[in-house]
Amino acid sequence: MRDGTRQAAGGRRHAAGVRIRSWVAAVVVLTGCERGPDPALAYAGIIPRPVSAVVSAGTFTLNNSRVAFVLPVGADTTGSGVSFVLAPDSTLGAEGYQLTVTATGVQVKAPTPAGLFYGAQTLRQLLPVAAERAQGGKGRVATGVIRDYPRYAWRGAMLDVARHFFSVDDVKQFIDQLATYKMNVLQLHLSDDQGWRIEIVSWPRLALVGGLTEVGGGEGGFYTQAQYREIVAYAAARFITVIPEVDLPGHTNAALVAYPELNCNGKDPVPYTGIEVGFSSLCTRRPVVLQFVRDVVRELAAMTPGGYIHIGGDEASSTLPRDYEAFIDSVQAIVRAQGKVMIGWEEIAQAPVDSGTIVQHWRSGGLAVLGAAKGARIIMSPSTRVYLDMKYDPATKLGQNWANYIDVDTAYAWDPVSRVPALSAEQVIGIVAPLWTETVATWDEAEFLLFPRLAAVAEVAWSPAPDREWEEFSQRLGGHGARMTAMGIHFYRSPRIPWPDASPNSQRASPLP
Ligand code: TNX
Repeated sequence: MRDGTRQAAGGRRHAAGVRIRSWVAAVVVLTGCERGPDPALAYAGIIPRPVSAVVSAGTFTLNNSRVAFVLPVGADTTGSGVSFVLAPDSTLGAEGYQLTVTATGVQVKAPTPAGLFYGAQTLRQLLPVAAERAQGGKGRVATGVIRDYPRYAWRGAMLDVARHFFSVDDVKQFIDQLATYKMNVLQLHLSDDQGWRIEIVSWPRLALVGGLTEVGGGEGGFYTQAQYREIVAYAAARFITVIPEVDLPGHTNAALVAYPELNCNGKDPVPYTGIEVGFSSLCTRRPVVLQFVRDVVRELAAMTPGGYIHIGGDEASSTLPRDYEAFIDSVQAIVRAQGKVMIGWEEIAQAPVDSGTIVQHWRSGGLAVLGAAKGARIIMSPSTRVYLDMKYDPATKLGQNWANYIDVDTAYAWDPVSRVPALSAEQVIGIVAPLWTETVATWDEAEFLLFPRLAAVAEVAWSPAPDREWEEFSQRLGGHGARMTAMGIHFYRSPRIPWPDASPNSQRASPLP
């Protein structure tokens, strides 16, 4: 380092961007050398980009970096050279932290356990890739100070376990990956036309019959309530809130197969394993349907320590508009009676929603604005930017393309506030990137669509908008590729990213299409 101390991020956007770019160039050069990368340069490799990072000239070597990987954070740091300190700091908010590395040790300080956890995630990324591979071992890090906190309190992904079912272990693996990128919300899309994935004791056929199918004719599956609670607890230990979503009143064919009395037309629906949408509806005016909703919401609420229940509400094109609106109004009251906040896709804005409800924007800016005008808070999931089931480009074998082709730059270079100009900054509470799984049957396939786009989305949700710049991010992400590999992630080697080991053939080095 030329001058010993450098500002890695912060107010002066362009100057900082230039410096980071030159660091990354240096990392790329040094990676090719025998002696390995200068650890001082690792500060430029953190994703999501921290609010501020100042590197100084020294280094500290952790004898056992395992402390950065274990739960609970700070459990036993004896002899590690790392201390975790809970201490008030009003400038760091509910999730911020300060990480200080001196010649004699590392200190992570935060006002909350969540902050300590995020500090540990940053420390992980400061360590050499070999430490990530070994989940411990020796690790040399540069001295310096990072102060960091998120832009948004709601930083999430949605996993559709209804179109294809994913095991508890798959979901736990996803939770670990989300945590690494400081995401704190996992929305689980637990029911759709093709399958019902959560045990409801008072309506047992939902899972036992509705859980038997999935897209393409596979065997499906469902989570028992005990398994679901296990997922919730696993997520909570990583400061992630699980939001259960059951899709109502459309997207309900699997429920209608299990209980035909929920259907209006007197017919017994047959199982569906295709990928069309919009053909099913609960018979919203029947008293038994509202009893069904009350029972499902009550059981979901009992499994949900978090404050939110998602009731879907999208694409109910087989429900009459007036029935839809009255139904959503009733469901809002039912969710509230369980002490929870209702979330629904943007279509619910047409119903009498209010400030106690959250609207999830995916396609129509007008509906997002309508919801906000009624007082609802808005989650941004714009399908043209963060639908991670969209193909990267026309050559991508997995995925769909009805909304867009979304390469990493498209997922990165947008702003949640200006996306719908009529919304104000305060109305937007954060981002959720959905992975719909019509075309995704295995966890490796899921990872291929999720990564590296999810890392880009995590940065949109966490890092200050003025500091984000695609060119700089693409360099940083390139340097981060070896770390994703060490984490065991099967990511797409987008040709838009300068992966340091890129040879003409390695662009398609993934075993996947
Ligand atoms: C639209 S987005 C849907 C889903 C599909 C997805 C496929 C939304 C609220 N509904 O039912 O899985 O497109 O991209």
